[in-house]
Amino acid sequence: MTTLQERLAEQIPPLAEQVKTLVRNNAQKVVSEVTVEQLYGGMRGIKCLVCDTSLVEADTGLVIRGRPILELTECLPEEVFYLLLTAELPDKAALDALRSDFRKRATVPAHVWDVLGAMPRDSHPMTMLSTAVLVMEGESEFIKAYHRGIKKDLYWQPMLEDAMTIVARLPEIAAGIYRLRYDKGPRIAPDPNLDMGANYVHMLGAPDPDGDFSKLMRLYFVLHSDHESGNVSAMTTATVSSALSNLFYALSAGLNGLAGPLHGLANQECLSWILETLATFGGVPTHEQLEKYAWDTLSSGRVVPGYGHAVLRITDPRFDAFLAFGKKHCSDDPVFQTVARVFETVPNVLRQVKKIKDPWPNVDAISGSVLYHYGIHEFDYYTVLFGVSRAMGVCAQGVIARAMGYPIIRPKSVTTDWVQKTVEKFAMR
Ligand code: CMX
Repeated sequence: MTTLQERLAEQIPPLAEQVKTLVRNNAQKVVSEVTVEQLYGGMRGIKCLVCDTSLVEADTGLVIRGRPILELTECLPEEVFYLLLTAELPDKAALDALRSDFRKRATVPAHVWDVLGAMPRDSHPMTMLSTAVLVMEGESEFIKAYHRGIKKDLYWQPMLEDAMTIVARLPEIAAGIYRLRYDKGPRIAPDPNLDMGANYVHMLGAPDPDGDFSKLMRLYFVLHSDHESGNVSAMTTATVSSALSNLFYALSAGLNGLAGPLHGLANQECLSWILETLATFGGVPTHEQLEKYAWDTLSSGRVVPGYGHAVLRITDPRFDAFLAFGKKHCSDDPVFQTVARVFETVPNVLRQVKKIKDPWPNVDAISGSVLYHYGIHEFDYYTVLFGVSRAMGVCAQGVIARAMGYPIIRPKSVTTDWVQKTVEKFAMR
């Protein structure tokens, strides 16, 4: 039986050598250009990052280590974490070893609960999550190893320790935040026999007589686990980590980015928009009512949340996965029915707005509705679950970056004056 640590120790040296040779032999070859529009447009489309854990193409959506996300919907989140790191799904022995390792690390230190308990009662749950990760920073194995003078090519080992500790603890932290923030009673101890999704549902204290809520949470944690490295939370985590700040610092920063309404918080805004339509029309709106509502939203200067994407130009396959789950498990729920009807209506509206490049739904257009069905009605909490899942991807990316010896991230900025003069030089040619 080979553990995750042992498998990575086999894989990393030849991979690091491959990258070194690739760079050495091709150092000056051009792989991307930058236009003025991209410079001022959030760097959209510039190929300037390397991420091996996953790839998101406009016409395919998320592919994790060569496997389209829709092929992974039956996997456990723990298996996907192993896949993100090694490009392989674990066999039973390796999975058992990983789960047993997670169990050993899962105990959340008491000071985390003390700090969360001392925060203002109305703190946003994302503030609580980011704080919880940050206050565990003193336990970083990476920082201890760094101070002991560990060799650079071994940095990935204590990084992996930190990644595993974080991933092991986040479900309990997230469930604890829910119970504390919404007065649901004392925390519920983890059940070491359960997988990540089922254990989270158990610690939430939610009824799950037929196991469907656990199924949903496994799917949720798998679908949100990674989305390459150019999005705000992943790029922030990678940038902070590149300064050799440990993963607790880096992930906490990334979570702060995830808390933005154009990124992870969109799921909260999306459900709020859906509930607004249900309240306005006194039930599941008709297609005509939704069409008018979407136009009203646009003309009031708001975005239709959950629609559009910086990269995708198709319906997000993660949306499709939740739609299939919802059709099977909550097709009679008016909130889910409204989400499905919005999908039948809104892309036609957005297609008529010239500036919108992608009229199709992203994962946030639906993820809240299925959580709502299982009784999580506090939608400002939803991004916490996104964060628990996304931590797997960005932490895996952090481990790989250290394994490959990537340097501190430091692109060059220019002034508008420089851009002006540069384009004038082009005009004179
Ligand atoms: N509703 C209204 N306007 C939209 C829109 C939508 N759903 N999607 C894009 N637009 C607008 C943009 O605001 C932008 O307008 P301005 O030029 O006036 O600023 C214009 O269309 C062009 O945008 P784009 O190139 O199509 O999209 P961007 O790459 O700039 O932005 C995103 C992508 C996701 C921020 C945008 O589509 C959006 O705001 N969607 C709604 C919020 C959302 O669902 N976010 C979650 C994304 C998933 C994630 O990263 O977590």
